[in-house]
Formats: sequence, C-alpha cells, structure tokens
Amino acid sequence: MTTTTKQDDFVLEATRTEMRRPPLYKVLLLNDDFTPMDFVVAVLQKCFSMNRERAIQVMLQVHKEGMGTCGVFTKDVASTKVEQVVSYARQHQHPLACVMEETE
Ligand code: TYC
Repeated sequence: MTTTTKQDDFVLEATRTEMRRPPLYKVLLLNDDFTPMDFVVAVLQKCFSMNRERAIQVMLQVHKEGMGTCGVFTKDVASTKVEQVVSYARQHQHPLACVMEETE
C-alpha cells in the first residue's frame, strides 16, 4: 500500500510492503502397470534425493494407492522436477506419469 502526500514541492511516500508466501506445489507420481518398480525407486533417489529406504516406501505407496507425493516445492522447482522425471522415463521407454498440483 502506498500513500502519497504532496507538501509544497516534496512528495512523501509511506510504503508498507506485504510479504506473501509463494504458492507451493506437490509433485505427484501416478501408478501404471508397466514401469518397473526398480526404475521408480531409482527416479525417486535421483530426482528427489531420497535414500533407498524412503524411495521404496513412496514407490510402494504409489503402487498400492495409485498416487503418491514426491515432495512439495515452489512452482518453478516443481515444474522442473516434473520435466526431469517425465524426460528420464521417456528416455528409458517407460510410461511413468508425474504431475504437479497446487497445495491448499
Ligand atoms: N505398478 C508398477 C509395477 O507393478 C510399479 C510402479 C510404481 C509404477 C509406481 C509407477 O509411479 C509408479 N511394475
């Protein structure tokens, strides 16, 4: 909000800057019947810096429930992760799907 007051030749400005948190996005992996489990584990370790134990947990959650969260990021970072996952999967001819969704 900016208030401008004219006093003679001076312009006085009182400025209050409101800081807003950037919206955050979940990166989600979707299950399919063709991508090998080992490949999904490798993707989670490579793209989301998970240790093998955590990567196996997330992969199994996606396998059983159809979908799972890999992490929560700002928009640019989330979008880059989605691109990396999809591009890596296609290079290996796997149909693995990865999407982002804004958090509430
Ligand atoms: N359902 C796959 C299988 O049985 C494994 C899998 C897990 C695929 C997670 C995708 O996001 C995924 N080989």
